Amino acid sequence: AQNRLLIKNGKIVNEDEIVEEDVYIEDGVIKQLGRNLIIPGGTRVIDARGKLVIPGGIDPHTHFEFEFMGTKSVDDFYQGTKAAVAGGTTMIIDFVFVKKGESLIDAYYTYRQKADDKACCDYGLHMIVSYWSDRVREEMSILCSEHGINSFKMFMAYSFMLNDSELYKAFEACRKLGAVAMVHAENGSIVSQNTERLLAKGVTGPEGHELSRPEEVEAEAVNRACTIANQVDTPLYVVHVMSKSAASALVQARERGVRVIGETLAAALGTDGSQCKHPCFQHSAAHVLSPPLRSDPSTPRSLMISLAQNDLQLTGSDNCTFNKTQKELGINDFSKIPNGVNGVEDRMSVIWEKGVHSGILDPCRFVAITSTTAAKVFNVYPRKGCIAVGSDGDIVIWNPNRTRVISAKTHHQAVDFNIFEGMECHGVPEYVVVNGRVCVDEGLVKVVEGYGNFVKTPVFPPFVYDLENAEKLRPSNNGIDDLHQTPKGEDRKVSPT
Ligand code: DUC
Ligand code: ZN
Ligand code: ZN
Ligand code: ZN
Repeated sequence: AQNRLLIKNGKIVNEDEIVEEDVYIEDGVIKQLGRNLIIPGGTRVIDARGKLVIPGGIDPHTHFEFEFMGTKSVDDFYQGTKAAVAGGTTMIIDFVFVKKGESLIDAYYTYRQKADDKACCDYGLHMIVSYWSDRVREEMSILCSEHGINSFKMFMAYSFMLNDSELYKAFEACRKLGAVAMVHAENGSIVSQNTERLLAKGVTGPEGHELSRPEEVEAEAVNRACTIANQVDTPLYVVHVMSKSAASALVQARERGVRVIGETLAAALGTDGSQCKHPCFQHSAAHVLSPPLRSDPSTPRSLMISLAQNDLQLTGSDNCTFNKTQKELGINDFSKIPNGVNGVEDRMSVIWEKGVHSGILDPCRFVAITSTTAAKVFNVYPRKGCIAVGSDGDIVIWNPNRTRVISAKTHHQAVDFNIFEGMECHGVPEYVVVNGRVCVDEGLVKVVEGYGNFVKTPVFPPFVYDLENAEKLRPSNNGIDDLHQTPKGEDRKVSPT
């Protein structure tokens, strides 16, 4: 029957080991692992001989239907999640944009409405904190306790950036709630000054984008965010680490005891800033995102090595796609080019190609940085992010011996450009199983609109100061021990409130 599936003869790759076992899934959940399983008649069998059976990818960073820079990103929750599944990603976490002054809870409901009937795979939500007030603090608490939100992103650039005092308060609120504080790290004030100066000099094309936001402007913000997080003793998640300078700022912060996670992007691993100097505006503008792709050509490989060494911990796509006509909003002024690139579909393939196929990552590390670590950080592990009895049936049968060539002509995204155009990738997701349903079947995409569920991401037990009663309480399922563990000089306790 449709709700039973046996994946036979494959090699299961989890972040910690590779085993030769079959997987039996029933009603969306993994029920048995092993060889020679006894299973009911009528079960569909897929032969995975010679292939890898890996946990579905988790993309912790997408912006579907994102209203931004005077326009709206074109991949919505249907086409975005369809593309995700086509590429081997079975869960995404999108960012709820909150306009200045708007209620966070209203914005949350708006996103649930946009997504619930469209998502083809499970999804979670992060909130963007775009301004600060006491009401924001209260709403953060309600979102955590009642709505399954456990992560808040603050921007240090753009018109909705927070200043250092506001970051301090927002990070502190996250610490008290047991939520994950996330940050877009670029010094927005320097970016504005540089932009004015460049435009005044007549530098108006896409090549001005990186000039206005150089590496040290990213690294400075990374360092400052780490410092602020350390002052309030909260773990920090830095989204889209795009440069060698920013990656080393993270490493240095960690050396002085800051607990910080670094995410990098498929875009940063698969292409580079030389594309923004292409003579054709449509081509160069299509590669504009912030922080920028770097013109130092050693960047992609260096970031991949950082992932291998655990200097960076995981990957997302930052999928925020604009068509060529939308990018033309910035034809006379690079600072008006809507920022964002594709990646939700191709992230797994690009990272396999540049990471595993090129010999920098082993398959277990691939699984960690594309799936498991995201599940742990956002507290949905081991339901997601691993192949284990009791976990959701989110599985990819990955054929490392086949290749495909990435192209906008064949991708499943709404956007009319692909920054990885022409890249040949070893490693093809031949079958993608989403909650037990075969949604990519021998390479054919067979998703169902609205099939995906909203997944609540529970907070970690919050930190409270309790110096007298120094008993240590460990949260369950807390894989990311070194980050969410007892903070320095105090113990982690469930808040008595
Ligand atoms: N950067 C982008 O390039 N797009 C969306 C938001 C962001 O921070
Ligand atoms: Zn960002
Ligand atoms: Zn071109
Ligand atoms: Zn983003």
